[in-house]
Amino acid sequence: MRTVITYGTFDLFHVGHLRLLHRARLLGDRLIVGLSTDEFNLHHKDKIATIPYVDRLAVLESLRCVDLVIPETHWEQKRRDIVTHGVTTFVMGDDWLGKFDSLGDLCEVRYLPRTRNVSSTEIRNHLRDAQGTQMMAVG
Ligand code: C2G
Repeated sequence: MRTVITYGTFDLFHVGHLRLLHRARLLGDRLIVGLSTDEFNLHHKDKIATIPYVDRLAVLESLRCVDLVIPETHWEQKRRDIVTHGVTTFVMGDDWLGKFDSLGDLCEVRYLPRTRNVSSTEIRNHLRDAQGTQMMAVG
């Protein structure tokens, strides 16, 4: 049983997230996702997810390519997760290139090309701009 793991916030779920998860799942027989909690985002990633953890969790758990979702509550849990779940491959998008090479003594570490032209930040900014335009139109 080849187990793959990846981590993220997966806020405002989009095709870049989906493609990452699909490609990660193809690297093994099951995929585990470490989903950043709202507290972890706020206190350790300096970001506030638009979509609360419980709803981001529901989206990920509905995907056929995701077999298990665990909470990501701190940066250092990855080594323990890899051992606990018998992970064979750790996967992240290549915006993290090199950042998790230290896990290479426990499992294979792979960085996959990010999907271009889409991000949670771009979606958030587009929604904000659209709301501003609407407010001006209403007067
Ligand atoms: N991603 C991607 N293409 C995009 C956007 C994101 O491939 N256009 C990938 C990222 O590289 C990451 C995953 O989707 O591997 C989740 O992205 P985020 O939710 O932004 O995760 P991040 O905030 O980078 O948190 O401990 C690791 C962190 O929790 C990762």
